[in-house]
Amino acid sequence: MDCGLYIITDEILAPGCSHIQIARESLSGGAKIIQLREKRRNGRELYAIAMEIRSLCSRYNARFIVNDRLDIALASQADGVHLGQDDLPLSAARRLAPRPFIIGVSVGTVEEAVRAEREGADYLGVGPVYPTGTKPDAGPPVGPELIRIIRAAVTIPIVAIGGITLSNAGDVLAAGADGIAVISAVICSPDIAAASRKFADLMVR
Ligand code: 3NM
Repeated sequence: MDCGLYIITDEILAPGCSHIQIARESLSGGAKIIQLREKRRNGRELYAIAMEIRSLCSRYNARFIVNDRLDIALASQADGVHLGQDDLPLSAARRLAPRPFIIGVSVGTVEEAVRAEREGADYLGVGPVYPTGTKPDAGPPVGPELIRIIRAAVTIPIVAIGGITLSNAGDVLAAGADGIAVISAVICSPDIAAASRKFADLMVR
């Protein structure tokens, strides 16, 4: 999977800004992957949002990933799903969604990373790299050092996540991350497109 700037939508952090607006602005700022992350809405609402983001991502030649909800990902013809350690097991998801459907898995240790690769994950979300208020149950920060350790242990792409800002993104990339996933540093900005552009520029250097 090609990485690049990976933006995760979160309407709670951006009051008055919908998932669709967040996706549209991030894509216009150069995001390569959009993940729809929504835990409050029902399936029908989520499906409608997913369909809109699907078509936006196609227009920008970007990937569309749905957090957790494999049903919504398949129904909306997303490129993939992102699974946490407490979500549907990877092997079960893969039976329902053969390749080239992308399955990403969140990991917080090298053991979880090696297991996810062995079980067929297409990429790893590694974090939280730095402290983050966005996901209070994300666990203690692992630092760029864990990116370095996991980089040496697996071959699939690593997307670093958690507390990533313009000032620490360089360290994360230097540690071996292939991509950077960002929520608050982009979504809480008054100009989502401009904030995305700054991260995207950093990643092509
Ligand atoms: N997952 P921000 S950290 C959704 O460590 C998520 O798995 C994490 O948001 C993990 O960029 C996180 O605002 C929140 O810190 C990332």
